[in-house]
Amino acid sequence: MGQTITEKILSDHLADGDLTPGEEVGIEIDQVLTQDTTGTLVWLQFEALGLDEVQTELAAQYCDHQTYQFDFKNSDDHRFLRSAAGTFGAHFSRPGNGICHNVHRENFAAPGKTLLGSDSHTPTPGGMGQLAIGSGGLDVAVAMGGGPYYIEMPEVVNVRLEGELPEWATAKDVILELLRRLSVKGGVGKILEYTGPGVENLSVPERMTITNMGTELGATSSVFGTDDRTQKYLDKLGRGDQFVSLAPDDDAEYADEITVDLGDLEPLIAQPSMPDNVVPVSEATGQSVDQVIVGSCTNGAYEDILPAAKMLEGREINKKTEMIVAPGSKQASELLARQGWTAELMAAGVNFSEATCGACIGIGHVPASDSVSLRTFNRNFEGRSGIEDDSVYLCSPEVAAASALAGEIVDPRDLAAELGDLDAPGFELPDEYNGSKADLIAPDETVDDGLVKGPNIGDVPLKDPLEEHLAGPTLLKMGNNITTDHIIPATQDILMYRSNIPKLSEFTLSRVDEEFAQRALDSDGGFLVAGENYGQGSSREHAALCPMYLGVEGVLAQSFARIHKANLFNFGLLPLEIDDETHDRIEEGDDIEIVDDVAGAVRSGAEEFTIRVNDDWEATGVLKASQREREILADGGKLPHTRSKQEGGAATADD
Ligand code: MIC
Ligand code: SF4
Repeated sequence: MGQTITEKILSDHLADGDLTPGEEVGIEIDQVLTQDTTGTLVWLQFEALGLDEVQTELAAQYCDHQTYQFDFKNSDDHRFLRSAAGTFGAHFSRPGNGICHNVHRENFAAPGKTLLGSDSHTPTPGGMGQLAIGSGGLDVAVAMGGGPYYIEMPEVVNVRLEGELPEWATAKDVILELLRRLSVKGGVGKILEYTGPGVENLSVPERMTITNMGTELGATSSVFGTDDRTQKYLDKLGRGDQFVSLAPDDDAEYADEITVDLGDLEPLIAQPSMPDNVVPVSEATGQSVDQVIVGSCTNGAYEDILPAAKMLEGREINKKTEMIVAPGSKQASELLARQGWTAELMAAGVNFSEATCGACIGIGHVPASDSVSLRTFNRNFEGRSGIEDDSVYLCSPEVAAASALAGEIVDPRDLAAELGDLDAPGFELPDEYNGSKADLIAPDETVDDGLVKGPNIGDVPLKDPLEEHLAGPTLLKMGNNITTDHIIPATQDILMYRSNIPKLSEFTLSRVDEEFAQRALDSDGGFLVAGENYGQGSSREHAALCPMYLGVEGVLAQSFARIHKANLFNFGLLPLEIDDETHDRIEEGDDIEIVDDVAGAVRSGAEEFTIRVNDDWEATGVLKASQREREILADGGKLPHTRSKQEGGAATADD
């Protein structure tokens, strides 16, 4: 039987298991990436595992989320990361050099290779044929130590693209259309593989906008094959020799097929406050706009900013609107500056930011109260911009620039008709991506003599093995689509404690209930109850580690987001699936008991667990886990599990 692109890459990297959907598969990892807000734990755990040298072909440490360094704690994190990269053998990208996904694709991403990253948008270079997956930091640490990465083999879905994008429709509209159709849960357990005649009509950067935001569908990854355009893109990056040809076999079998006719697309917009709340821009026009931001890892490339700059050249943005351009990388900034586009943007009234995640997680450019912000980003979860009750819309750079000119949400086609001289901008790739590499420090250029840990950098707390008897109160009851931004927000006041778990834990679920952390600490154990898609969004393992630190023993949810569920296993928290009725019936404060020998049942493969509520009624919780995950869970998490294996004389970072 023929193979899909995914199956081809995975067959080349198979370390354990086979490619049967739903079964666990171990994958050899060629490259890893990590960033500043997840990276400190990655290296602390790498150290705690007793590992001393990166074993993958390549590892890269980026500093991108908090590059303004408002607090010494941020700078200490960056200094520690530089010293860890140098000590253990990773490339280091200085703060301000750009967002991990952008800098990685410019410098290291390669077709046919596997990439694991402690950031949920790691799938970005899927647009150039790399199989890239986001995970928690501990999984990255283990992969860096040479261990395979385990996932449940996803279903591979064929997203067949036909036709060509009409003027003013963009790659962003392709992924917004998929979000409109499939929702933020539509990709869970799936890898989306883009095929069909429409693919050749998309440039590689456009493909990467689509693969980047496949994360918002909950997909494990998204991938395109390679073609002449991939070869030319790599040539321009100066890495043409890394091209490999990748296409599905003619008789490849997919679990499902979705067809998108690019020719039918029009400018779309995600309304507040979920990326799947998508409508045609024409349905949102007239909404006054206070702030416009073009940037982020989704639409912060040179090829994203150029169309906006062309549209603004010789014009001025509306007086009631502020506009910021935040490039995804310094290379993009440098190219735009050398070509004079930065000056055009500035003359139009735009503020030009350093290359950073920043505003995407509420660090800088926080919207005013009761205001509307229009962004080219990938997420608009409520409060993520840095203010509760925010009103953030997501769109393409073209819609953003048109709306900045109009001072309100506008369909760029209408604005073009009104102005008469506004052409659909399009873009060309530069002759070569020749930005400076001054901000990249290779492992053999290390400038530190060993690890440098500031006072805010603590140890990673460990959990005891799972107990036989689990009981405690329902500490918090939540609804559907709780994001990791709810569990551990990423705003500046909180982000600076990413390396200090006792302090960070104080903010756990504070966006849902300010009293939660204290209540959890005061109680001797307890449970979280949630609806569908619990833990969607970020890869941050802190969203499992902090509840664990506060004594939470398990999460009862209708369903879990993939990375978060893996993080719960990694930190020894029992994730049980419950049905609708059980979710409706359990109240906050209810006493929960997981009946019988929990640790024993977990190890022996039991799937159904009896949940006794208030000693009054019973329901069933389902544990969907591989034997490997069960052992990790029962040992109290991956760190204690791996250590116990090491003590028992087993392999090092093998799982
Ligand atoms: C995000 O977009 O939410 C983040 C901030 O990049 C996170 C990583 C983190 O929490 O540090 C992600 O996407 O994984
Ligand atoms: Fe940074 Fe935002 Fe991309 Fe996350 S989604 S990596 S915060 S730009």
